[in-house]
Amino acid sequence: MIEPISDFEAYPYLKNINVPEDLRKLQISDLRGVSNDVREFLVDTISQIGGHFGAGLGTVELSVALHYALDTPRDKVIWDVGHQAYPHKILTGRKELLHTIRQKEGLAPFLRREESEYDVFGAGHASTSISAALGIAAARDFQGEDYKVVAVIGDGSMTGGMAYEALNNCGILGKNVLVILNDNRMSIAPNVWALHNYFNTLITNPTVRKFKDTVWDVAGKIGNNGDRLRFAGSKLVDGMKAVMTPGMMFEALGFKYFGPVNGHNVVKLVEMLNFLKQEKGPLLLHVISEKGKGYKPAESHVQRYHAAGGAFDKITGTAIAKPVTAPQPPEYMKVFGNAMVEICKTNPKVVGITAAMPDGTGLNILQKELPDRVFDVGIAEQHAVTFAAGMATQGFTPVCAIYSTFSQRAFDQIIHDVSIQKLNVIFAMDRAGLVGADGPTHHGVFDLSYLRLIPNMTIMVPKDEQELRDMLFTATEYRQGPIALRFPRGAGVGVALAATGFQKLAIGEGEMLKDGNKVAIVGVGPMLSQAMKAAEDLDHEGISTAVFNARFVKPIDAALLDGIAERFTHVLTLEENSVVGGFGAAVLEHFARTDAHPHVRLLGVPDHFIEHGAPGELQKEIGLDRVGIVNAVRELVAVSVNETIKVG
Ligand SMILES: Cc1ncc(C[n+]2csc(CCOP(=O)(O)OP(=O)(O)O)c2C)c(N)n1
Repeated sequence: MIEPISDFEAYPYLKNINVPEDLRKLQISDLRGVSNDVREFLVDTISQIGGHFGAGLGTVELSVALHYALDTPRDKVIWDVGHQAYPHKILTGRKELLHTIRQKEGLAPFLRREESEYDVFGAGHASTSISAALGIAAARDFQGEDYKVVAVIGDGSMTGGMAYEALNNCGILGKNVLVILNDNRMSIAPNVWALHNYFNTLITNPTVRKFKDTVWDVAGKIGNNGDRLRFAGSKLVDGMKAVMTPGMMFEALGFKYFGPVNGHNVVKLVEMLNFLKQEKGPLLLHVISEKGKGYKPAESHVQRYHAAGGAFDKITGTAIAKPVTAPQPPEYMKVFGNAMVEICKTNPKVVGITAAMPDGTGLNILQKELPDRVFDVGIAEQHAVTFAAGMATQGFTPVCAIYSTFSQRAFDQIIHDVSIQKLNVIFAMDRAGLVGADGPTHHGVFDLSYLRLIPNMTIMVPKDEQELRDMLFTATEYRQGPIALRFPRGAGVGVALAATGFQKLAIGEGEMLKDGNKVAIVGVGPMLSQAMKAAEDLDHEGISTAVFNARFVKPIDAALLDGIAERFTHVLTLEENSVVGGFGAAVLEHFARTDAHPHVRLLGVPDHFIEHGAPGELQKEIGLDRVGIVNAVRELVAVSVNETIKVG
């Protein structure tokens, strides 16, 4: 049950702010107090529930300044990714529900148009804000309106190609758009942005600094016109920069560049935004901020506090451990990372590629052992895939370790650059299935569908952590074209893990896990461990149930399916992927091709977006658990002879 909180007595400024209108009634001198309250409230809340944290601490002053200087929601602020938007949520009518964020029925983890009129554009994936802002500005101009449009994008998200496509288009269209580059030098891991070197040259160049400071000081002494002079001065500096550095990248793209400004000086930010409100055309404001600002543990362990997995001690920052009932099996990503180390040590042609997620994918383990065998290409999934394709043409076997959801970005690259050329690229898709608290933007429930339709593609799904090891090895030995394996977030199912060595699997061959004679459950992935338990329940009820691990979604094991069609009258397919075009659909296609007629029901993710919540809760909701499997089989055996197929 979601209950709003109402006691804000500990936050003297925030208690009177529900919406930005309330903020705008305050004096500019009050904004430091507001910022302190927002930060304190953020720490108080997130230390109790976990969630995205470091980025939000770094945007407190920027959020306050934006909602103070602009007329939101009439003026539109578009946040990139949305993981840094907690302060924005606090200031826009949602402080009373912040403690529900990422929980089922609670506030959305990122931005959500349905949630608030202040959430101008939904997000979750990176590098979309400038495109969306430009689209909004184009619509505004068509309609003869005059509101401001602002995109806020981090330096990490600026490594994504879409951001440059949008910058280029801004320069061409010349619309009034402000892009705020929130530069904290971090992505989740240290950011791999080549432009940092460029900015470093500018920011640390003593001549540029001295000149800029002098202009700032002199201008400050001449009263009311000082502001304009200051900015005129800063433009002069820009001119100097153009001469003193390889080129003004943003200026060359048609932007007026302002900054850098201190992202934690709320008064200066407001002054700057007020000034920029009068400027025309595409503007870029470079803000320097600190991820984790104002909370010591998050400042010193930036990566760890990007997102807190759960509650932590507010004073020390130490995670409040949940009571351990039994030792947890290792996480899939760690099993993957360790297997990569083992394989790379014996096979010099294998390399790992990550799109800004070395820790999330487990490639950080390989990075530590064999640093030159890992490429972190930035938040650039499309580039990652084509980069891998390039390496593959030269005899390498690159392993693209990209989450299922972010691989969606690279659909065309997977087809055009890898599969048509039948290149030996391995796609290791982590976080496949329902991911839980990150919600619909992050669930990895489409990969089987979007990969299955690609010619030359082979797709494997391990049923447990040991099979993941063997499948990864099999993939590196395969070398007959692209091959994908997808595995879920979190801990394995707890099977014994080989300390070293691998077993090479036969391509396209599944296995029987348990025999029976009435119903066959045929599926892929760790959900099969639930199917085994469900089958026992069903056996007890007198519904004799066999369980098959198909292992391969493509090529599908035709012999296995033919045998199932011969022996069983009822077949339940099982997958943690959309039922549209996924594994179950492949089984149905096979039965149609072979004119086989068992009663079939597909159990998987239904054809609608699944909200955020704990993975267990979500699985239960859509019947993808032991109880759900039992119910699906019961329904299936009750099916009449005339009704053979039911989807979802
Ligand atoms: C397309 C895509 N790939 C990867 C991610 C995972 N991700 C979320 S936030 C983030 C880092 C963003 O860095 P930055 O934009 O600099 O924001 P900061 O967290 O530093 O404030 C990454 C890689 C994502 N959201 N979208």
